[in-house]
Amino acid sequence: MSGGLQYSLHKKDGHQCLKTQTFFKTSHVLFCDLRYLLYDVNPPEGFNLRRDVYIRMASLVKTLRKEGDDWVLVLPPWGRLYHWQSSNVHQIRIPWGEFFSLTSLQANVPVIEYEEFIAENGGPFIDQVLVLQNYAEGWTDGKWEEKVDERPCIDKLMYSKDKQGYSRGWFWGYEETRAQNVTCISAQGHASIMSPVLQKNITVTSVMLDRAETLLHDHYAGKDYWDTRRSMVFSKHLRLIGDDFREKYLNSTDDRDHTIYSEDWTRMKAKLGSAKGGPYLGVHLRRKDFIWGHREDVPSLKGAVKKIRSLMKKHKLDNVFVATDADEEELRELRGLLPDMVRFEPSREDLELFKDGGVAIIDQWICAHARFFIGTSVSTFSFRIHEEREILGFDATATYNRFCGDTEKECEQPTHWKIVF
Ligand SMILES: Nc1nc2c(ncn2[C@@H]2O[C@H](COP(=O)(O)OP(=O)(O)O)[C@@H](O)[C@H]2O)c(=O)[nH]1
Ligand SMILES: [Mg+2]
Repeated sequence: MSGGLQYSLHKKDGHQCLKTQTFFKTSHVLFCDLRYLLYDVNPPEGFNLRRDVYIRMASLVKTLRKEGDDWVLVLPPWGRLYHWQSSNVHQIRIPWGEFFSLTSLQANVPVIEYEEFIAENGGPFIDQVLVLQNYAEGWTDGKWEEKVDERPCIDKLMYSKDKQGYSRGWFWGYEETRAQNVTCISAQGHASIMSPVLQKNITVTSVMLDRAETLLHDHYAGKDYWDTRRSMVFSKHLRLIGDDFREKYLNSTDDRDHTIYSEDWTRMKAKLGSAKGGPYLGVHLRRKDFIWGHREDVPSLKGAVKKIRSLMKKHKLDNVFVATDADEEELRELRGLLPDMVRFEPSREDLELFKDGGVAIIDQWICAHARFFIGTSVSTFSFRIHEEREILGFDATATYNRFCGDTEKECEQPTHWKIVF
């Protein structure tokens, strides 16, 4: 083979260096300009906001690939989440493949699991960590503008130098991982404002954006947003458990309910209003930190049950499925008020298998298939159910509903975000 301009055919794990036009051919080894984008999110953030941050990072990687090198997104392992409190369950270093279909994610943007990154990279080293932060001075003259600048770190760094001069910190529970360099960057704007920084100012191979939630969506609810969201197909084993449960306890099947699902998300184009849903009311009742602050937009259990009963009557539904993070005491009270409610309660073995994250996904999947759904105000857990129902083709009136607080005056209902195909 002669040298010169070529398209590389290097293909590995779904990502490829198709865009690299020059490469060196030495004996039989092909090199191409693969670069890795890693990221992490503020530790207290939960599973469903993290899913949202993934969309922002996927968008950034698409921009990076359009404008330059062959960037690959490295999926941050799941673990040590505040809400995952089931004891004696291994809930750290969980690969994305346990919760999502990797082939589906890869049909949207090149992604790899962290352990694959370690293997490809030749070790647990990250060249550069950029800790994102706001501007110390806030918005100058009250005017908001997009900008990004290297700045001194505002908060105390969550990384410290070891004896060899490497930076150690929280790398998803991978204790051996270390960074060569950690700096802070003030950023204000959408995810793709990082593109020039990552292409021009930085030339190293692997870059991690910490506190990635600092960056905003490039285009919330636009085509690119929805492409990525649609590619976030839950793992098959979790969907199957949810489907079995629907059939067994809620008399719900895809055929009857017009919720046929395509494994291939690029072909999943259900018409708005085509889904009927199973003969049950789906409820997401968020408790814990949502009630501790005595928020006025979150109902008491009594208030919630009153609403549930009235919806069941209105929509002529005899069954109600309840997804909730209520503690034992509240659950007991809820069972007293609503003895006929159906809940997904995993056995110990199932919990060990699916983990808290998988159980939450099964809850979301079952809520997503209900004839009518009501969720909790500004819960990202509820928002992700809205999106799932939008993908399945439910009418907006059956989806964008939330409980009102007992004394809430203006109880604004959630916004309908239509899919852009
Ligand atoms: N299984 C289950 N877990 C829930 C439910 N509601 C909340 N959780 C847990 O609590 C977490 C809530 O955090 P997050 O995902 O950030 O959603 P948000 O805080 O409601 O916006 C979830 O990720 C779950 O781990 C529920 O209905 N079922
Ligand atoms: Mg949360």
